[in-house]
Amino acid sequence: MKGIMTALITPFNEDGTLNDKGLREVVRHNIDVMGVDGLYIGGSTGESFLMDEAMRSELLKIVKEEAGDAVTLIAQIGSLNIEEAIRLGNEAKELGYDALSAITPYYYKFSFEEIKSYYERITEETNHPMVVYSIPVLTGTQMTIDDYGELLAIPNVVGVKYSDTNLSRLTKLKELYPDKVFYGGADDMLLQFIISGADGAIGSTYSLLGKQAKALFDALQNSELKEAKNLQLEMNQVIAKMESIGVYQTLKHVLKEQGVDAGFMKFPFKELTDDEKRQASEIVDILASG
Ligand code: NAY
Repeated sequence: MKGIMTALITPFNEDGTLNDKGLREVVRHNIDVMGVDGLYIGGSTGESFLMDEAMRSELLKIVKEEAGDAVTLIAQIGSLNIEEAIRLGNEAKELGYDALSAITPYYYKFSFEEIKSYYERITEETNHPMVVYSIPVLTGTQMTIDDYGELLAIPNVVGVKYSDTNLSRLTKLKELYPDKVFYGGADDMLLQFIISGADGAIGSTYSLLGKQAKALFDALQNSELKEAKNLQLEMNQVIAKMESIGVYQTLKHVLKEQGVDAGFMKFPFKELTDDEKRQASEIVDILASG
C-alpha cells in the first residue's frame, strides 16, 4: 500500500461513453512504462463524479481485468448516495481490489458526526480496507486532527489520502497513528509530503511523471535529499505548465501524443483549444528531452 500511485484518468469516447480500449492502454502505460506501485481508480482525476453507477462499475471491472494483480489497486467508491457507494464498494471487493476509498461527502455542509457515520456505514457494509479521501480544495471539508483520529479508529479504516497542504497536521497525524497509511496528494509537493511523514502519494501527473516520482521517492528512502530536490524541481516545471492549461485535459492530450489513447473529457469538461494544445505539446518535448 506504500509508494507512488497514479490517480488514473478515465478515457471517454466523444459521445461520453467509456473508451474501453483507451482505458486498457492507460492502465498498461502506467504499469509497464511508468512503473508505478499502484492505481487509484475513479477519483477526481478519473472524473467519476460525472459518471453514473453503471459506468463506474464498468470502469472498476475493466481496470481490474487489465491490471490483474500487478500493482496495488484502490477503488474510489464514494458517492453522496450511500447505497451506491456500498454497492460499488462490494463490487470492488469482489473484483479483488486491495482497498476502497471514499471521498468525504460533499456539496451539503455535513457535520462531522454525519461524515463519520458515512464511513461507519460503508465500512460496516463492505468489510474491506478503507482509505479516507480528504481533498478540501474541491470539497471544502476540512477536518481537525481529532476528526481524523475518530475516522482512523473506525474498524477497517487503514489510512487517509491526504490531498491537503497542511503538512504540520500530516506530521502530527503520522506521529499519532504510525500504523496507518497516509498518501500525499499535491504532486508539486511530493518531496515535502514524504519528508512530513507520508507513506506515499496518489496523484494525477504520475501518468506522465511516474518514473521521476518513483526516483524521488527512492532517493528520499536513501536520504539523498539533493537528488530528490532536483527531481522535484524537474517535475514542477511540467506540473506548473499542466496547472496553467488544465491538468486533466493536458494529461489526456500529452498521453495521446505519446501514442496512448487517453480519449476525451466527460461533459461539461471542455477539450483544449488549439492554442492550449500547442502549449501542452511543449510538455511532450520536455518529457522526451528529459
Ligand atoms: C484524484 O483523486 O484524482 C487525486 O488524487 C487528486 C490529486 C490531484 N489533485 C487534484 C485537485 O486533481 O494529483 C493532484 C493534482 O492533479 C496535481 O497535484 C497537479 O495539480
